[in-house]
Amino acid sequence: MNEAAPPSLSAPSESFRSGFVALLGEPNVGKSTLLNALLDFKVAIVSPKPQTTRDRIFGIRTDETCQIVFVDTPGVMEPHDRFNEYLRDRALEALRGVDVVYRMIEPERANVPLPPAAAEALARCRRPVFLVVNKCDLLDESKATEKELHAAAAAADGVEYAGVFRVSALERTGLDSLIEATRFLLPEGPPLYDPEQMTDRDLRFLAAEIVREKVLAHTAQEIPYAVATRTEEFREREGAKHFVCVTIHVEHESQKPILIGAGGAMLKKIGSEARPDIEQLCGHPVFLELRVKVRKNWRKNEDALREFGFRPEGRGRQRRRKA
Ligand SMILES: Nc1nc2c(ncn2[C@@H]2O[C@H](COP(=O)(O)OP(=O)(O)O)[C@@H](O)[C@H]2O)c(=O)[nH]1
Ligand SMILES: [Mg+2]
Repeated sequence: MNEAAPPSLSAPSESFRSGFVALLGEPNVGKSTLLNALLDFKVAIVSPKPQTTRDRIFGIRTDETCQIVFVDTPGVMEPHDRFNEYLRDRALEALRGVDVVYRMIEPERANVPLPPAAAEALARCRRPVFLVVNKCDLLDESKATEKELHAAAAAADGVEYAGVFRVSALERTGLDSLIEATRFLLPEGPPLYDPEQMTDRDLRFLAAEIVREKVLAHTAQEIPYAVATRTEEFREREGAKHFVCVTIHVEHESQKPILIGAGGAMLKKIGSEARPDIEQLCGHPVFLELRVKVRKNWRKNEDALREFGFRPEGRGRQRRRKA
């Protein structure tokens, strides 16, 4: 490197840029892990189980040159029930009004096409789409070159990709060049959010999500899908621990004892793992109370979906850009 080169790319005369980037891809490709890695802060919960992300979440990354609002979305898949349909619609809605889309894939699934509704939405949004190949830490480099991955995905999706990036969200590799390329596609303009802000979601939402993440980590089969969490109370107290009460809703009476565990052991484990994460988030000691309640077949019930914050029509949509 030339020693005379400026230490940073951000020459003072260069204008600030800001905009939205949607993360789109099948369940489990690592969208939420990438979001957290790009922010260097955990805003979205992660698990090896599909359908972990159930709603759109903004992760806001601000540096001295730009502010990128990453929009994490539920995985796109063929819907099997009302709730699946809801998840798919939330994911596709996130494409509206963004400046750039990251279409995320896993290397060995480059030739698997997007579900038709997602491919159509991607074509309709008329924004530059980057092919982001994640989990490259697992990839034998010789088996798939960038060019091959690009060709396979472009043919499968019928999309003209504006760039291909190999990353590992887990090991945080390849992220700098992704951000740099993204920056140049954003319009010039001031920050859209307070530069200190990391997400559009409040502590109540994030606390409920953290509890759900621990439930996902310790349960199997249908339980992860049958659980919805809701923060009933988040009382901030000066000079005392914050009081946080989260209810874990299950679909059937038979699921309740599984979550409570023998002598309350499961609930205790979930609580003892969730509490430090919530404390880290709010920077204050927390007293966490967990409750388990049955809400019969909530995934099929419009009232319950609304009550748990799953609104049929996109809430607080991102700012629209003129097409
Ligand atoms: N090896 C590896 N695993 C990853 C990477 N990114 C995510 N994962 C794992 O993939 C699983 C799904 O990740 P998640 O972010 O929840 O995927 P999402 O459903 O697309 O949001 C989790 O077990 C992650 O730890 C990566 O770059 N490399
Ligand atoms: Mg996710």
